Amino acid sequence: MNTARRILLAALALFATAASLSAQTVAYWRFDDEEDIRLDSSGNGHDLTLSPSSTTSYSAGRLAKPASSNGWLGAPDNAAFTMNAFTLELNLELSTHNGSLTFVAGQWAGSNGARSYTMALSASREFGVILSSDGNTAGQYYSGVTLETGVNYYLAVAVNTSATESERSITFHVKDLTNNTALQSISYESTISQTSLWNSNTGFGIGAQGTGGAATVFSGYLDEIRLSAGVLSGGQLLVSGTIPEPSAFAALAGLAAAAFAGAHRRRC
Ligand SMILES: [Ca+2]
Repeated sequence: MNTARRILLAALALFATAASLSAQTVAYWRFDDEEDIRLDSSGNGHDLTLSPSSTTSYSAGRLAKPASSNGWLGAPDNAAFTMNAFTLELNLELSTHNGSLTFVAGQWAGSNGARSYTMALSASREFGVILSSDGNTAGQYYSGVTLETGVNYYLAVAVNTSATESERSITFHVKDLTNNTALQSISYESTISQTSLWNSNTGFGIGAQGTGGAATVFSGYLDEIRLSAGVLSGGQLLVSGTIPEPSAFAALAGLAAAAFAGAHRRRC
């Protein structure tokens, strides 16, 4: 086997590894079906239900979510939503922000025993996550990134809880899709308190906490909401496509592409 072929196969093997990691996907809501915005594309059957008198709607392949406590979606509680480590990704465009803590998506409701995890925006539009080990007390963790209205972002949060403090981690990933900036990955550096995540019996809510709640609803557009079990690395994120990072692989892929082009030229 020539060197070019070996490099190409090595690259393909890495692609195959990346593809197999999709088995970690719990749910993937894409909002691409104009006839039914509730569908889960993961194959795991976590189709969403509409809140009573829901005002959410399809908008060019995204979910349009009004500033209304009636406008949210939820997937019924499922054992698959209970995880001590998870990655939650989505695209988000904020239309308005009422200066309150805003729930974006997660397994969370305000009552005791119903709190587990949720992506959130602070009262000052800072991207963060809220976690609870006991269903009651919660820790709020923020990325330092403040979101602007009218900008489409890719956002992800990867969380690992553990009885061992040194094993706990939160990593935020942010990319401004409107201006096509580079992906920022931010590790939360202060103490993380949660030893595990609570087995809440509330649904997975999108656009609000799982029971609605007027002060805390999201207003804008959401898309490509993927919940994964475990901590995805940067290269496994939706925003990275199927090409694993870090740059060592990019160099390898470049070599393979160059070798392939070279082989092609030799055949000509
Ligand atoms: Ca979509």
